[in-house]
Amino acid sequence: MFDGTNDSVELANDVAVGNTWTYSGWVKPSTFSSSGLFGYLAAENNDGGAGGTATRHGLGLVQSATNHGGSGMVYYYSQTGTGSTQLSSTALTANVWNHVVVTADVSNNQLKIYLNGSLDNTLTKSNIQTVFDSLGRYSTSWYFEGGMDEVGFWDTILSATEITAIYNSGTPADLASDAGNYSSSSNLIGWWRMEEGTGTTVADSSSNSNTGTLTNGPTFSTDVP
Ligand SMILES: [Ca+2]
Ligand SMILES: [Ca+2]
Repeated sequence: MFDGTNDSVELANDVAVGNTWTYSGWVKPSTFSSSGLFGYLAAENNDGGAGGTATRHGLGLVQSATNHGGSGMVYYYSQTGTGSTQLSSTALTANVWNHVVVTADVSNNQLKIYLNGSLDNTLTKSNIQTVFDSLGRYSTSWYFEGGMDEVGFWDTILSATEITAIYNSGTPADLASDAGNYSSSSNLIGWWRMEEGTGTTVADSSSNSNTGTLTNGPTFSTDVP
């Protein structure tokens, strides 16, 4: 659980997603009530946490504001170019687990977002970036409030049928093994299952061993999707 104040997971190394990438995560936002809260699901902060010189960017979630379509909407922010743009057309639901997948085709300036296994929206956006280094925050001002589980990154664009497969009717799938319509396990470059239950790190269950460090007190919960 992330408190929305200063909790994050800092990754040991930048996740180099490259010019085609997919993010997947299960998120359970707390009630959209904290005034002016913009949470971040994943971001590149370029603040020394994991090194690198990439431009800052992130997948944001409006948790209490009218910006970008209002509370529950996912947006994409890039420090370079036009800043924040609403990405989802449908709001996430507070206090339930939502499956969020974002695919990026950087060369063609295209983002797609899938909610609970189905395509929700396609967005044309320039200056899409290609690395990530933290979960749950952007910079030192914007923090996600709620639950997060089973975060994965791929260095390829998952197809719509693959995304339906990993949604798996609402039960997180094994991202490291191909099954059914899912055939991109070899492109999995980060997968934080958050199964530890105790301690201050979360293991990367992909082959990259990119351990995440719980920073400023995120807690484990038995409430999982
Ligand atoms: Ca970085
Ligand atoms: Ca988990």
